[in-house]
Amino acid sequence: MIRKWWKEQVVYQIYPRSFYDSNNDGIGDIKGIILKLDYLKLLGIDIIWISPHFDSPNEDNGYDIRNYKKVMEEFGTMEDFDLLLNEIHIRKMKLIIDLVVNHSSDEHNWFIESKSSKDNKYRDYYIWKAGDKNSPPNNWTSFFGGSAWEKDPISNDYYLHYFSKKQPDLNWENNKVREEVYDVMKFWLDKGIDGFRMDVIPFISKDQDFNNLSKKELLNPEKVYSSGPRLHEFLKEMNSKVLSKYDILSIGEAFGISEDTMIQLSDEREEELDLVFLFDIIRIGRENWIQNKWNLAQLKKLFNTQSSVDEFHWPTVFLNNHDNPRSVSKYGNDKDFRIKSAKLLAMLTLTQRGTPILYQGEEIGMTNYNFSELNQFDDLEVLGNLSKAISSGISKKEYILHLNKTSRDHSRTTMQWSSGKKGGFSNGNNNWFLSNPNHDRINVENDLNNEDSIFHFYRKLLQIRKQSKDLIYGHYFDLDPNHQNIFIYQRVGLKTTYLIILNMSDSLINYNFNNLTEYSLEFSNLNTKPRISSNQIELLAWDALMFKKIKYYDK
Ligand code: TEU
Ligand code: CA
Repeated sequence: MIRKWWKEQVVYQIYPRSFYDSNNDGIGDIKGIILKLDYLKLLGIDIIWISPHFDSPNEDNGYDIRNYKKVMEEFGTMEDFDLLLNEIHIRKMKLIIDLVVNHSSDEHNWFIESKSSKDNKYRDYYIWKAGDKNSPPNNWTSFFGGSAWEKDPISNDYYLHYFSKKQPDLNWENNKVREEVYDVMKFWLDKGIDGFRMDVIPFISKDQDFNNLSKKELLNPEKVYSSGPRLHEFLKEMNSKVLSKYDILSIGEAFGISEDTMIQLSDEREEELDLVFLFDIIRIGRENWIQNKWNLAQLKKLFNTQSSVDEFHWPTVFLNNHDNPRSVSKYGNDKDFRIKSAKLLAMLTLTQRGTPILYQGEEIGMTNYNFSELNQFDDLEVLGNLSKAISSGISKKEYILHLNKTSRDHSRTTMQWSSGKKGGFSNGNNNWFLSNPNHDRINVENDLNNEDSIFHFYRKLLQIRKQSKDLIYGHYFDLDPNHQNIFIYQRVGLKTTYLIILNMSDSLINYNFNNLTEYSLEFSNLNTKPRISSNQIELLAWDALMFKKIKYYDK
C-alpha cells in the first residue's frame, strides 16, 4: 500500500452559497469562507473542497458555468479567491475546486457562438444532431426531467443536455474542447490550488451511435451515460497533459458507474484519477426522488465491497453532500437520538477504510428540513420531475412526502452558526434560501461551548485518526455482515487492531462477543462505562464504541 497525503487527510465540502454571508446580501461568499477557516482548522480539517465558485447564471447553483476563469459575482472577486487560497495555505490546509466540464452554461461564450450558425468555428464544441421530423434524435432523458435534447430554432438542430437545457454537454470528441479544458485546469493549478473534484466525469465520452435506450436503461440512464467508449482514453490524456505535472488530488464524481469502471478509473497503475465518489451508499433507499426501503445488512455489504478493494485502490467515505439529504435524518434518528446517532455516524465515517469527506453542518448534526409546500423548494430538479411524478399517478402531496426523504434541498439550507436570526448565516433580510428553524438548538455556537457536543466528538475522533496509521491503512473486516442492528468491524493494522461496535437502532441489544476483554476502550459516545461481561456487551440505542488492542510492543 503506497502512502499518500490524500489517503491520510480529511476533506470538508463547502457549498459556498449556504455557508456564510459576509456582506449581508443573503448569499454565502468567499470572504465568508475566509472568516470561518479557523473554525475548520479547529475541527481538524485538512482539505477544503468548494462547490463551483465560477461565474454562472445559477440555473443549477453554479454547476452551469458561464466563464471558467471568472469568480461568481455574488461570491466575490478573483482577489478574494486568491486571498482564500493563501489563507488556507497559511493554515496548512489545502483547497480543491469543482471542475464542471461535462457541460457548461448555455450562456458561455462557446455556446453562444456555437448556436449562432452551423458553420461557426465553435459549432463542434457541443453536440448537435438533426432531429427526425419533429422529434429529437433519440429517446435519451435529462436528469432534470424530459428529453435530453433541446431544439434550437435557428438551425432546427437539437443539442444534447444530460442536465437542464441551460447546461449543454460539451463535445469531448473535439480536440479543441479538450485543450480548452486542460487550459482551464492549468489556469487554476498555476494559482496553486491542490486539486479538483470533477463533476459527473464518467459522462464526458458519448457513444457516437446515439442509439435509443431500452425500457430498462431508461430507468437508470446514468449507467449508459457513464460507459462511453473513450472515457478512459480522455482521462489518461488529461492525466498525462495536466494532472501528472502537479502534486494534487483528483476526485471523480462517478455517478452511475459500474464496479469495473470504478476499478479502472482509480487504479494507481492506470494513471487516470486518484479517487472516485461512488454513490451506492449515499443513494441507498433512493431512486431519483423516490424513497425506497433499505436495511443495515444491505448498507454493510456496500461498505464491505468498497473497503475490500486491492492495494492499488483507495475508497472515499461520505454520508452527505449537496445532492443528498442529511445523514442524521437518513441513517440516524434525528428525533429522539439526534446527538447520539450523529456521533455514531461520525465514528462510522472516520473509522472506515478510505478518505473521509465531510459536508458542512454534518459536524453539528444538522437535519433535514420539514417541507410542506412545493414552493418552498429551490432545486430545479423538484419542478423538473414534477410532471413525471404526476403522470406516474403520484399526487403532489405524496411527491412532497418523497422529497422530504430525498430532495437535494435538505443539504442546501443555510449553515447554522448561532441561535440568532436565520441561524447567524447572514445579517441581511433576504436570504437566498431557508434556514432550518431548529437553528435555535442546533448551531455551531452551542456545539463549541459544550465539550460533549457532536462538534467536539468529530474533533477528538479526527485527532485519534490523525495519530494512527493503523486506523488509516489497516485492513477492514466486517465481523457480522448479516446483523440487522449492529455494525461491528475491525481495522487491523501492523501493530494495532481497532474494533468498532455500532448499535444502529433504537433498541437495547445484548450482543455476544467473546474476546472483548482483550481490548481496551479508546473512544465512545457513552457517558458511562460500557457494560461488558466475559462474552457479552450491552448496547443501548445508538451506542458507538471503539476499542483497541496492541499486537506487540515496540521496544
Ligand atoms: O451531480 C450529479 C449527480 O450525481 C446527481 O446528484 C444529479 O445531480 C441528480 O441528483 C440527478 O437526479 C452533479 C452535481 O453534484 C450536481 O449538483 C449537479 O446538479 C449535476 O452534477 C450537474 O452538474
Ligand atoms: Ca454575500
